Amino acid sequence: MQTTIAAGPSKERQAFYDKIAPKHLSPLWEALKGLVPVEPRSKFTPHVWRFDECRALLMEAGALLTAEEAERRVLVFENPSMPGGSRITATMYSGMQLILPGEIAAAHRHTASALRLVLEGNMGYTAVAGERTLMERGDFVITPNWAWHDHGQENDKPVIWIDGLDLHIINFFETAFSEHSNDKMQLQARQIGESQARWGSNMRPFNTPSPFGATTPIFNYKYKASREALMAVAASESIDPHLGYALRYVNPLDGGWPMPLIAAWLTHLPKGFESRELRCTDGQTIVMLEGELHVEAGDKSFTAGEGDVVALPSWVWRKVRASKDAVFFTFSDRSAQEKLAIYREERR
Ligand code: GTQ
Repeated sequence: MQTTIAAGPSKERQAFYDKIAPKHLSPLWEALKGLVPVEPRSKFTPHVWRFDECRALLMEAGALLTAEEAERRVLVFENPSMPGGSRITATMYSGMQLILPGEIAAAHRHTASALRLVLEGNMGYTAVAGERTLMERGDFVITPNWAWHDHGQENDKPVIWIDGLDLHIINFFETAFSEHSNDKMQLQARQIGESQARWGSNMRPFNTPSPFGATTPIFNYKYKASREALMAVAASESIDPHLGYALRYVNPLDGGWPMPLIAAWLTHLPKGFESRELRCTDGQTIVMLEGELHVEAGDKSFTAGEGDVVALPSWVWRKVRASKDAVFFTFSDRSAQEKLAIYREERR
């Protein structure tokens, strides 16, 4: 058997590389395998963040600074493979945000799109383009790109949710803009529930263009309704051996994902269900809403309970087992990948 020893370039070649470097040139043949790999090798690690631990630390942050000082008081989920990268997966930013009673996270807007998955609602609110929506546990709330938004809590309990933003994709394209409002809080230009009435009742107005372009005009997919639908489907359909019972959130105007770059869906796994193995190119973040999951992903395995947040990077084989009846929310960059025609998955 012949063994090959990975050696650096020969003296002559290295001399050539040194000669072309000042001309801002490099030899492709030294870099080709890394630039065009046979398959994705994610730099990121599967990981779980514990709700209880994160919540306690977030409350500590709440005593350290106000929402006004922080602008957004968030503990960012740092993938263990890239500390300081503000990434939960390769493309997604995620964190846990806290609003204390009486606080306002002031109005701003940016080219990144955001989602909130509410863990402790307590009737806090997010306002988008002049309309408030009340936040209850499990609600999936959307801030479309370039839409003004502020958050607040007028009751006497804290509000906690998971943020997911596509800002690394926006920054990759060098297309990030943002703006602060002169008003801390937006004027309430519309009644609570107006968007739901206008766009979310399997009807739509005549001749009114979508208010947020490629983003869904529904900005709160209420958990109560989503969960009811999921459970009704689960009661009447056979389970998908890889996905379990899953329903994707849709933009009612085109049937596509709710956001241009971010996909989201809701899954139910009955106690004892064990999925078959799957890998896919989107980087996924799971937020556990009910029950408990045992996750095996790559060379990692862990259990995730209520409120825990799980990162599953691209192209890592994974399977899950429900140790209790489970419901969980997933978001990923699949919406972007499908538009770019690069999404792939494999099942076994
Ligand atoms: O609530 O607008 O976690 O702008 C990061 C950036 C939340 C927000 C984040 C943001 C927001």
